Amino acid sequence: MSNLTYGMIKPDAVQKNYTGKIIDKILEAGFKIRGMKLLQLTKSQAEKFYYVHRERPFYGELVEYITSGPVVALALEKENAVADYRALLGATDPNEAADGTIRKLYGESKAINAIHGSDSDENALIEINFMFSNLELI
Ligand code: 3AN
Repeated sequence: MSNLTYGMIKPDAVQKNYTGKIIDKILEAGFKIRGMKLLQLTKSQAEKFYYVHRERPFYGELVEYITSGPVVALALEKENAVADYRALLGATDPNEAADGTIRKLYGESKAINAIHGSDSDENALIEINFMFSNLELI
């Protein structure tokens, strides 16, 4: 099992100045930041990042939204990182997310849900390698 996961503060949360509060929650939950940067994805980068969702009806909307403003990319380390981080995020739909989770606190809707988290160890490594070069990781 890998101890790494990929997190990404999405454009809505960055734009509303929730970045600091969200990073604080991640650190309080025991994650170590191994990489962090602010960037704006191009359409073709976003299409590659969300390639696994290409058949889903909301793929176009997803790509448009994630390229609508800057995101904060995070490479995170903790024991059981993927599962613990997804628990911290809460359900995809903020209305269904548990109290105290990041999506419950800062998400708006299923699409505009403040933050991304890898869904498996395999995808965590793919996503970290997609977003960061070796020199950007500690
Ligand atoms: P999660 O991010 O919780 O793993 P997934 O893998 O089901 O959720 O969906 C990937 C991303 O697609 C979500 N983070 C969300 O932003 C978006 N999404 C999921 N369901 C919908 C939907 N019904 N309409 C629009 N966007 C959606």
